[in-house]
Amino acid sequence: MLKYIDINYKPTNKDVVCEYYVEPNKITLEQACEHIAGESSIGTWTTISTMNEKIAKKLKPHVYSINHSTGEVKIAYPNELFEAGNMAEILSSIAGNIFGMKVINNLRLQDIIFPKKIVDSFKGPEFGIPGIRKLLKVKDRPLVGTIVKPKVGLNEKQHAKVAYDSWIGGLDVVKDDENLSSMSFNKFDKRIEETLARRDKAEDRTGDKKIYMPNITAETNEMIRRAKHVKSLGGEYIMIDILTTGWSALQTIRDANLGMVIHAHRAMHGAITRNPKHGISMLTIAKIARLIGVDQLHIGTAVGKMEGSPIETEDICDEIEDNMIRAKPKEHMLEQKWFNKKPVFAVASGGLHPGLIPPLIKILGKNIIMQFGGGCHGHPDGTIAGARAIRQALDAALKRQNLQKYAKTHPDLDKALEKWGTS
Ligand code: CAP
Ligand code: MG
Repeated sequence: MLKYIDINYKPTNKDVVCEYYVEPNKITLEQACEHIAGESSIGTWTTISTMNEKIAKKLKPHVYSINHSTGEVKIAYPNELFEAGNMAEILSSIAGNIFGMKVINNLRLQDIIFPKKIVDSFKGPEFGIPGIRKLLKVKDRPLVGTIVKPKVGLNEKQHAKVAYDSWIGGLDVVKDDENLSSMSFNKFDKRIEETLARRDKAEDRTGDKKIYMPNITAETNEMIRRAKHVKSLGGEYIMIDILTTGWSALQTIRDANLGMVIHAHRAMHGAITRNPKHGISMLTIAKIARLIGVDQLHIGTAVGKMEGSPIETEDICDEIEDNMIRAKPKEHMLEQKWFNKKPVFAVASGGLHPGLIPPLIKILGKNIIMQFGGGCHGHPDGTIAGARAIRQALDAALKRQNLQKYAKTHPDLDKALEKWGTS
């Protein structure tokens, strides 16, 4: 049997390096590493007559780090094992069969370091943070937005009205919810027409740039059609549920070069990222999404309703990008310099309300988009007041003023804090 463990191996900047958390099942950690390295590359469960030295020399990965106290294992794969530009194949290799092997109790892909050859084979974000700030004409403050609620149920006109109220109340962006596509009571094409018409009216009334992020999630060809429909009506954004549609679908949309900002929702991520011992880290998901080319990505809130502990969120902020570029403290992985890939706007969403804006900015900095669904439309005085309360809380946070004190002269914020507090 081929041997993959080589503790003296030093990964090169041409390797794909994977960090796993490994929990063996009745075998040693070393034996588990041999199985993982083999099954994710050129091996199988038994010796085979068709293997030869030449293949092994060219394509054999090296297990070069095994930490018995943390269960962390690092494997360096020759990049010839992978098809550049083909994320599906890359993941079928390093995140495929190995998750189902009987010899493993738990396995988590914690991080991937991609070499330049692979990074260059994907387009990356078309706009990124600079392009979005230029489009919205917002220089350096966090962007604030909402999700039309109820998630689904409103008709096209009602949907557009909630969006309008959110914009005139002061929010920059309004998105569809992740499970709103084209329903019998809310048809996609009509929703776009109604909502973009309202967006134009909100821009006229406020004098500010306003953004609508319609959810085009559907079969890939239909997504292209829906994106073109949005564009034909003056829309600049599309939203995609990137995990339920899949990496190849996302890549098709990105590679269509539509000239539209891609907002990536991560619905279903909890099925693979939530278990700290098994699955794939959100850090890895975020790297892949940036590589393929989303412009903004949900990364959790660390303070809201969704799972995503401060550590998990911090990991995404602090993770060292790769063995060639070192992260500056507190810099988002999504923002870090990564060859020629533009930085991606982190989106915090889920259980947020105005009272949580100061801690959010403290954890995630100012290059974030904060989205408030219930925390906007649940305001005692309705959507417009909810939007105003969010802006008031943002203004107070940016002026480093105490929210409760600021609320004494800002009644919308005062009512929001009365209902939801500051935690
Ligand atoms: C938030 C939200 C977002 C989730 C996504 C929802 O609504 O619209 O989709 O937060 O989670 O449907 O729950 P609320 P994440 O503001 O009313 O909670 O951003 O962590 O992927
Ligand atoms: Mg949602």
